[in-house]
Amino acid sequence: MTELRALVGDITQLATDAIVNASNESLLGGGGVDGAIHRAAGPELLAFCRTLHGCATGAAKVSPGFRLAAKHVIHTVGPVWTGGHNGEPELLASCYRRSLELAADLGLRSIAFPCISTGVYRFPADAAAIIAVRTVRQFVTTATSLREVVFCCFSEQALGYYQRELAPLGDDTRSERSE
Ligand code: AR6
Repeated sequence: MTELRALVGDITQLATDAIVNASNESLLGGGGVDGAIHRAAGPELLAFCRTLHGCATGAAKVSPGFRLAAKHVIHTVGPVWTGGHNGEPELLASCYRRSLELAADLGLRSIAFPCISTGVYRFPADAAAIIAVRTVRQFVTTATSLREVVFCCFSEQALGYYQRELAPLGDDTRSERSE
């Protein structure tokens, strides 16, 4: 069984096997959660990311976590929201799926996601939460090393969207606040 849970917190502080970064196609840093992860991981992360030669929207690449508690960072690139008719939902689902595939290929047991694309890239946070939870649920129906998937929200409002989507399945899912 894989437990899915949502919390409010700073993803850079989580000690899951991997944390996911909502990056851009250059993989060379930016603001938001990307900036926070690079600051917390240290300059070695940017040096490593230069060797990855970017990443397409909807794809994912892995790096070490360097100074983070998390052992790995999975960098993915969410779609920029331009109204929803340019493949944004499918590309966002692909970010979650490709990240989970990488984590499972590495035999990881836990992973934490931020709310990809819902900041600077303007994807509506409620719709994004539904896609995130449904894509993860679909993935963990197949055999996987993953035992825990954390949705790390950055606001109570975002947490509410996840709680709504996580609630119906009952005992094997739960939502909570950190601290
Ligand atoms: N921990 C968890 N979530 C966070 C944190 C944090 N420390 N900081 C911000 N968030 P965004 P995007 C939330 O803008 O929309 C960057 O410049 C934030 O509240 O970081 O995918 C990249 O380089 C929001 O809910 O990512 C790209 O250019 C979520 O993380 C671009 O932004 C995502 O917001 C990507 O835009």
